[in-house]
Amino acid sequence: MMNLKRCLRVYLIMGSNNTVRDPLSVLEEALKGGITLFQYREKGANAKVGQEKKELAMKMKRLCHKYSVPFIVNDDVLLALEIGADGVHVGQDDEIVASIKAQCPKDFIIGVSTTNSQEANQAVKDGADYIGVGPIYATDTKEDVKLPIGLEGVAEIRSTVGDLPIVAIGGIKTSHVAGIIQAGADGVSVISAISQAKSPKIAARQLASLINPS
Ligand code: TZP
Ligand code: MG
Repeated sequence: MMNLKRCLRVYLIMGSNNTVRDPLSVLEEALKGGITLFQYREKGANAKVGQEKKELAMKMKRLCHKYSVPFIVNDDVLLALEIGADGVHVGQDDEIVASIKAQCPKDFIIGVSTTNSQEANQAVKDGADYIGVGPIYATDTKEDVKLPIGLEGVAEIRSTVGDLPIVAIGGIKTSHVAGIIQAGADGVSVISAISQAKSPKIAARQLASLINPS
């Protein structure tokens, strides 16, 4: 089994509408810069569906695997299973962990979004492999976003979930990384900080350099 905490260090999330460029070239640059995990999140305006979504997902999976980086699908458990993704990430209103576990292979990674200790504890009980914690800061990237929980929120959740792998999310820029790791997260997940960067490769490399190997 891979070291999940290490994989969570520089976690890129992206769908086709998070960039005006070709998402596959943005992804490849980010992979070259050192992202450690990728989540395909196809949502919002002009989101791809059906075969188009599946084709992009398969291309992204191949690219990630070329760089030995796990590929995770947001929400769409059936797509994740169909194309042999490494895992799935679900929110509080999506398919429940027990139902995912009933369908997926043993080593399938299951991540759950949480905003407070109660949701985090439930995710632990349900058997999530890791939790996303946030939003840490305000962000324009997600429409129905909840109130920011700040570094205090990360620290509080860390104190209740023991050693469970945690990745922080929401409005994260390079300048925030040290504080977020200090507060107890194992890594940072970003959309715009990499997908909207002039150089996704340099952006990924900067984030990676701020999280020291341990
Ligand atoms: N969930 C909580 S905040 C967020 C998601 C998917 C958006 C993160 O995007 P950005 O651009 O890194 O703030
Ligand atoms: Mg969701």
